[in-house]
Amino acid sequence: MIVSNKYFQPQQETMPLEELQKLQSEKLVKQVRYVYDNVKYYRDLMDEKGVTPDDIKSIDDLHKLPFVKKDDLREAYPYGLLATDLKNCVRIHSTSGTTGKRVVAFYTQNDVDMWEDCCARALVAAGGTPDDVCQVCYGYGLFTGGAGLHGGSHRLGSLTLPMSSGNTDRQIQFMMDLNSTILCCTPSYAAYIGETLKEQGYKPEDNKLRIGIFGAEPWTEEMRRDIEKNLGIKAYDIYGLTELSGPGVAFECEEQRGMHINEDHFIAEIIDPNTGEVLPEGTKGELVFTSLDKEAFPLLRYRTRDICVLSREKCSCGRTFVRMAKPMGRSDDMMIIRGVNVFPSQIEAVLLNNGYAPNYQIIVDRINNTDTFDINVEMKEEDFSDIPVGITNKEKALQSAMKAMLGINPKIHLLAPKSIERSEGKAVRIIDKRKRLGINT
Ligand code: DLL
Repeated sequence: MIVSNKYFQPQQETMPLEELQKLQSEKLVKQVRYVYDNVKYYRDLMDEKGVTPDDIKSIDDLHKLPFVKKDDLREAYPYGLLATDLKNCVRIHSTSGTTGKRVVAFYTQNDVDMWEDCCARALVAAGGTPDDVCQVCYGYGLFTGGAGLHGGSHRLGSLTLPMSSGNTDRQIQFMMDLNSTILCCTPSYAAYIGETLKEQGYKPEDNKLRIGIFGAEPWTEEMRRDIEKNLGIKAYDIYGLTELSGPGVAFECEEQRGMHINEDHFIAEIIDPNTGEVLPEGTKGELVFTSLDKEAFPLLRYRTRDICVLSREKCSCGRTFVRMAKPMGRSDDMMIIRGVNVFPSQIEAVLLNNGYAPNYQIIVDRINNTDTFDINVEMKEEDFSDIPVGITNKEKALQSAMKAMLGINPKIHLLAPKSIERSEGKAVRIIDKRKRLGINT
């Protein structure tokens, strides 16, 4: 029997697999036809591959469709993949972009409703109820974290505290004064809040928090235990990406052995990132998603670049949705630093635009649960003198240019020419010391 307060939408979340796959097939046929009829970019991709909507009769035909990559989304910027009239859209979100071109995702009201349902499912799976006070300290704005969990909390009927990120003293004051019971933020920010509470003399039992919904960046089981101990909560993982909607594409249930993918809205596949071949369940590879009922920004076989494993093993929570493991790294060079997606190409673009040669090294670490982000940059011979006059000002100027492009502040270190070791093969641009903590960067 289905206990309904365990699920936000029990009928969908516990649908028998056969029924679910039938639903997916019906929706896929419609979504492909809709995309083909409304988006020239997809029509061209499909024509190029020699596949028509008539070839897609069920989910078994999914592999016939072409892949879509982040580069396609950039190329089609801003309206090239929009599948409906702009007047039907009610929202835009965006990822951080490379070389100035962001990926923008559009939403109709139905798209927002579906997204918020997915986030409400995540909250309920973690034990959230309408009686909770849900403090949302993911960033609000173009980033989807704030809006997504905010919408999910509303939908559930919890009291929503739209804090956005930062201003930790104020976060703590509201948490204490307004008795927050659910905390939504990146795991590194949760850890930082935990440490600050400790520094301020609070014990875990002094707050009313009981649940944490943490995601948007890789984190480890050790970090989970640390956060749980410091905040006195149970911490749940949540996964998502802007292109598909935002947080809530997948979420953890009480069993916490992977995240259930909302399969009534998204089909997941695992492929070999080199050959594109579809891999069997349980094999590690790149996660690919197809949306099933999006109106404004549908995606067919979108390559996430996240390396992952799927499992259909029965879950004791009763949900039938497939589970994805925590992402185990990326098949591209994207880094996630303090929850923000950063590509080396963005850094290169800023260097070139500001008169530097692209000789640089990015050093990322996690110290006291907060990401550190340093960029070593070589100066050109003609700009360099042994007397470091004006270097600090130059570092500051480059730092602001980086902040404008990336959305976060790196520490810039201008170095003498030729001081960064040259490599004979691929340049080693990224030194990610977080790997020593077991973080899958
Ligand atoms: O990070 C959406 C989100 C917001 C998810 C809040 C969860 C909570 P993007 O900025 O587009 O969207 O970044 C998407 O972040 O492809 C993964 O590489 C990574 N990512 C997201 N969630 C997790 C997670 C949001 N739980 C990219 N664990 C994805 C590890 C994650 N990596």
